[in-house]
Amino acid sequence: MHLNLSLYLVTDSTPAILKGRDLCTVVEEALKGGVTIVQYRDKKCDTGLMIETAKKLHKITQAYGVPLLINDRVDVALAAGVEGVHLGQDDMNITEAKKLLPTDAVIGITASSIEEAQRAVAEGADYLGVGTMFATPTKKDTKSIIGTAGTKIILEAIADAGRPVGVVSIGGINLSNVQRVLYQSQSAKKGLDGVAVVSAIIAAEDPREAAAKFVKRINSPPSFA
Ligand code: TZP
Ligand code: MG
Repeated sequence: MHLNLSLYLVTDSTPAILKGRDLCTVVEEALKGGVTIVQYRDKKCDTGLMIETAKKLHKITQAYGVPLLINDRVDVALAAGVEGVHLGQDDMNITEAKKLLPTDAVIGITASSIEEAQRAVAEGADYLGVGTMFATPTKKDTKSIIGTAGTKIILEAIADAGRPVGVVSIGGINLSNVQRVLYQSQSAKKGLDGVAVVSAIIAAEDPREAAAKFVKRINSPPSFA
């Protein structure tokens, strides 16, 4: 499957971000605004409810022709019949996930170092989520903040890894810094294929408008250059 990673929406159902709104409605608004791929991420939900929500989200993403991936949970992805999973370094490894998932399933991997990125490419990841780009209240682990400089080093390593693989940057990306993030990655041998965003879209008053503004900025020459 060709993946359009340019505006990658990661969901969050915590009250500070979703603000009591309905997740499916917010995701549909973001799809109307132009997000190109969706990851359902919920660290606190029980399995049954997560499968139910994944199935509801899948009906919506399918209507927009956009793939849906599940964070962490290969079992939920299988039960809901979605397009794939996004796995961190502490989740099931790619080899085991590939044994369980259909052959055409998408597997994305989080990488915060050259070693993690090289291993994920060697093991057959379809794309990498590289970060954390900037400190963010959405994920409070400060140990893996790599910034634009760290991201560029990982991009160089991926370019030399011998197999083309998509890369998105994640962490603290918003409408004010998205052009800088994309522009700065262009000087690496391999640039970013997109940006992954949680709060700048999910917590926005108007998620459709926020997504549409991202699309416009992603596709325009940087206004600061
Ligand atoms: N992984 C690294 S940072 C992050 C995840 C899931 C959260 C990013 O959230 P936001 O709101 O886009 O900064
Ligand atoms: Mg994880």
